Amino acid sequence: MKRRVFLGALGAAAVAQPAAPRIDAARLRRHVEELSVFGRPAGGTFAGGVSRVAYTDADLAGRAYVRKLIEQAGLAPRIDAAGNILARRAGADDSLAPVLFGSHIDSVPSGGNFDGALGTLAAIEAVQTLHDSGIATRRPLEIVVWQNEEGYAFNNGLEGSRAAAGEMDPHELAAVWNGMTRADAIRKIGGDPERLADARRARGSFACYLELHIEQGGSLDKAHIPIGVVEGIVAIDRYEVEIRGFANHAGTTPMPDRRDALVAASFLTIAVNEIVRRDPGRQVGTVGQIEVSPNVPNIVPGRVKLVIELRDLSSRKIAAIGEEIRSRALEIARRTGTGIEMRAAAHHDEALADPEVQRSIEAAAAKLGLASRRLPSGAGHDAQMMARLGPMGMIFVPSVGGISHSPNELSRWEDCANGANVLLLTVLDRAAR
Ligand code: HGY
Ligand code: MN
Ligand code: MN
Repeated sequence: MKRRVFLGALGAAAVAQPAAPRIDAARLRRHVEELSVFGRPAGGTFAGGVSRVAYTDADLAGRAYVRKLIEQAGLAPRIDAAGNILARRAGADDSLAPVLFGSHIDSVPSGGNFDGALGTLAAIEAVQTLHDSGIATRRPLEIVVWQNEEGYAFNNGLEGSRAAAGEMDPHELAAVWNGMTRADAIRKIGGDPERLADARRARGSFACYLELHIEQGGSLDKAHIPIGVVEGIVAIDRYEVEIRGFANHAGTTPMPDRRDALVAASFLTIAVNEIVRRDPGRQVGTVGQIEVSPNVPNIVPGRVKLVIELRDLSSRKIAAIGEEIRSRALEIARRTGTGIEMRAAAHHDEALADPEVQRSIEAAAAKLGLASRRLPSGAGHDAQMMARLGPMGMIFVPSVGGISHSPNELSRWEDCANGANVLLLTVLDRAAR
């Protein structure tokens, strides 16, 4: 089929333009439903969500599935040294930096069907649509499926995009999770940890990065607005805390003599909530993971491990909150006769979206007759790593009831299709410049 070069999707073109293409909504829905099979609980249904944790067999199967879809869209997927899946579509002027777009397919345990999956499959759907319509773009296009965005594995996150941004240090390859080192995990998904540096992208190696994602919060759904234009992505700090008390008989140890690690952990969890809520603002703090040992009803808990996560659009603000929590932990340790160690485990800087890319997204929504609203992202995304290397933009679609990281995560199919069309028109616009 002769390819027609697309000179711009949004402005009035100097020359007659082929009609702006539209994605195939039924095909996109089918692909979201098919991908959700990988990691579905035994005997479950679509409504039961997924557990497609990075580096598990479900993740491997999901990655094989999306690679097949990328091939059907006429591209040749490759896996970079960090384990990310990439595929390039040549442009009329192939010497230009590509428009890079995609998302992730790994999920949290007991997660939803749309987080990451929608953006990944919409990116593939956009390329499939251009392939089917024989449309060429001035710039090359590159789609990407980032590995281990969620960071349930190795308790960090944005792993593939961190490596691309040059922010994964080789010493991190020795970290162990679930009985394997990070190097083993990267090998398992087809990467090559010995050549990790090859996955690094230079500043300017793409014209812009775009990601379609569900909002994961409730503001678009509440306002009945179909498209969100992300202004910025929050900074995230994670701390691993270990509390050491003294395990002893729960019947014979008088209360005043106890050094109960779980009581100390409970005081600390309340302290996190109090400190984060005290001052006005959009900061959030969570103790979402806790492990008690020996975790036996008739033994006073001797040790607790927990993770504190803080988020806000200001790194400085969450750093100050972290320090206040640290000093409160020392006071709790004294009061409970325990030892509390709080170790910084991960930090991701906040990232601002590019104003011009935001305008492209808004123009794409307007061309489709869709209302849009600018908003921050309370969720972290690979886009915040790509913002280190070039202009970034994110498109949100509503999450029903603001629910995410849950089997009840849901976005309406019409909103998914709208988001994918806004992605397609924005890609075409940026690729024509
Ligand atoms: O945790 C997050 O914010 C994202 O969904 N990974
Ligand atoms: Mn996500
Ligand atoms: Mn997520």
